[in-house]
Amino acid sequence: MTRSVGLIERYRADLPFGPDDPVVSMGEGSTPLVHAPALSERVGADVWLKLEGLNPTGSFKDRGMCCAVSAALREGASTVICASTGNTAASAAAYAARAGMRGVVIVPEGRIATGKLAQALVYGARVIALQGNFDEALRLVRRMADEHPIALVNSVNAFRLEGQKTAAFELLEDLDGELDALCIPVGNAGNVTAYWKGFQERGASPRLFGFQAEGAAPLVLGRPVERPETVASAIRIGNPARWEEAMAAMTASRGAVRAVSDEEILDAWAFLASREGVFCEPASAASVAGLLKYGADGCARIACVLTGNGLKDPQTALDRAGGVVPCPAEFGALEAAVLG
Ligand code: AN7
Repeated sequence: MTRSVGLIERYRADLPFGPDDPVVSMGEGSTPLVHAPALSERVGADVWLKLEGLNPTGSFKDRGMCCAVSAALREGASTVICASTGNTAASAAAYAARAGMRGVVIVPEGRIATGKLAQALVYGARVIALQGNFDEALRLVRRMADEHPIALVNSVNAFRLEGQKTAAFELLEDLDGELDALCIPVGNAGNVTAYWKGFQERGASPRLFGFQAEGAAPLVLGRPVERPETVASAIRIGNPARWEEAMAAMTASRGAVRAVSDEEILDAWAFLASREGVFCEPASAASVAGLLKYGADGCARIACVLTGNGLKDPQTALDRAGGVVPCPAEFGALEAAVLG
């Protein structure tokens, strides 16, 4: 039997943790990289999917949270706080629970996916529903962390990026360094920044293509969006905290930040589920939507980051997918239902 190794253990030499530091880990990282034959055929390139939805709480946030909460514990903090569109909240709540710390998460009221809300509550965090959007929530929690002895675990926390950069290490290892481009959804712009850091630390420079939802595309427009709107609730963010660094990374990599519509996101999301058998949450499908819309741009091998699990957002799935077939408990009816 192989014990699950968390990412601090796997990559300690590349992370700001010593051998005696406390580690709050649940075997995050080391996620599957699976080939996408249907997608590869459609775009005429060798396309791979990095399944970050298979992390312990179902999103890539666990990579960063493992490091941010471990560091907070080392510093003696007893409470962690974050603003979140949902996944950061679920992850912070879980790692706080495991560390024996208090978790407080601020989410935009009525605007996060059901699964994420359920997670944050069950892990025992105090869940505060703010009558405002994510950007307002982030501004307010930054002040909370300034004025109180509470550790802020949003991706403005440098340890978050340290943890998240390890996904770039894994990609390079799994593909023997052969990677021409990365397609990734962009919200608060921490993850694309973290990947670039990871690639640079390994001397690699794949092109970074970041994708935002049309109604929440501040980086594409070049100005903050006051009322961001998209079906992809995870990336409903109008004023990304890592704006400059993310733009610098995409530019340095000869990549780009581009927009995809909600319809394009949902088409890609449905294609992934029905053709590749991979169910991600809508925000994650922005990476594939962007690849389908803008093409491979001469890149031979491309990885798309699927940032979160489809089970996070069952409501969107049920609203968009086909309905069930009702059937009386009798063989003739079942035959008709199955074969019809
Ligand atoms: C599934 O949880 O911002 O560009 O508060 O949940 O690093 O922000 C989530 C972001 C992509 C964007 N995909 O990453 C939060 C939050 C999923 C996400 C992103 C998020 P960043």
